[in-house]
Amino acid sequence: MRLRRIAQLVALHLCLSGCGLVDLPVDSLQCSAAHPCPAGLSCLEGICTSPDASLPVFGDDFEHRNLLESDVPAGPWTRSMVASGNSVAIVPEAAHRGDGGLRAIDVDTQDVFPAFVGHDRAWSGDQSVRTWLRVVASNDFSDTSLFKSDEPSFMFGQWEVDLFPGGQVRALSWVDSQNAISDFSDAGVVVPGQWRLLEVLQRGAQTPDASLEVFVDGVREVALEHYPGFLSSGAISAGVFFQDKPAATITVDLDDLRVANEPQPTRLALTPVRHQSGHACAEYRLELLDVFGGVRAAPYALELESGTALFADADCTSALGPMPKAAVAWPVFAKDTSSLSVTHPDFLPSAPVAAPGTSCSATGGAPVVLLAVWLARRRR
Ligand SMILES: [Ca+2]
Ligand SMILES: [Ca+2]
Repeated sequence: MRLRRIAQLVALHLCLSGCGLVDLPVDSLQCSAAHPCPAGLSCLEGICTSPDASLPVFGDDFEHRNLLESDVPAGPWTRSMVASGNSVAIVPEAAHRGDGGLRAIDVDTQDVFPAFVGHDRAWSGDQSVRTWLRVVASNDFSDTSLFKSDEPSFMFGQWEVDLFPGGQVRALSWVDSQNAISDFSDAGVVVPGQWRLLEVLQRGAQTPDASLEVFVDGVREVALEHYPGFLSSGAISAGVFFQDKPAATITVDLDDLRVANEPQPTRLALTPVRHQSGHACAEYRLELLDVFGGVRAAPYALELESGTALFADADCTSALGPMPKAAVAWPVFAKDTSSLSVTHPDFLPSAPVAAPGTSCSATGGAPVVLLAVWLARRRR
């Protein structure tokens, strides 16, 4: 709270001084033996990186051609279940990013466990499961489970996310082997034919005050709160896990599915930093934000895109390289523009920002207090 107060005072100072920019010292995010990172960050290849619990411990971008650990070469999933006539496979048509995605096809069969892949792992503590999701087609007559975390005995679940007629999403969590609680989103949250970025977030796991929230395109659509969440997880499954009316049909695509211990990055964010006089380009700071606005580390090296050419230096002479894996911020330079935004197919785009003006003169203590702004933002 003290840092947040400092951040507020600094922001007030900047407003009163007529400088609308947060002149954050991006240099602080670059590091060496002589210039160590701020507390909580570590220096990796010259960049301050975060030992961020949002970094995935399991994931699949479906760019390989095998699903299962038993395949050669091995895939990341430990098991699959595919009822006769159904299928679950990596296909180009299911890609949201890259050349492959996972397509689960459920047809009119009598099986209630139609087509899914599972990754068995003992899991305790908070859990974030995020994926791009597209319902290709459905005859919309059934309660269909798309994601499930199983309790380790596999006799019941820990939580699940289901799709209902009209595109309603249901979040359901078990309290014990006999009892579960659930709630629904509004209808139309998952519309056939459109990609959605879905994140399932369980917090307070193994405590008497747990919550299960489902975010769609960064918006919290359904939430279960303040329930006893003592169960842990033994597996994550995805695809078409369960269907209460087997005659129903559905085809689902998934891509960039990742699992982590904390909320994962959802959106790109640009902040104008400065435009130093005598240089061709203005500087911005690029970050990845989770659904709560917290800064999160890049889960892998990110090739950024924009309608405007992006550069790595203030004179706009070097093309911008990828944001390194685990970096928490990346300096971006562009020639003056009234509206700059940055995109990457795995994340929601940054909101457009206006180019910064000519550099404000910093006061003597500014670098310290401005670093506090950044730290306070990280800890929200
Ligand atoms: Ca892919
Ligand atoms: Ca079916």
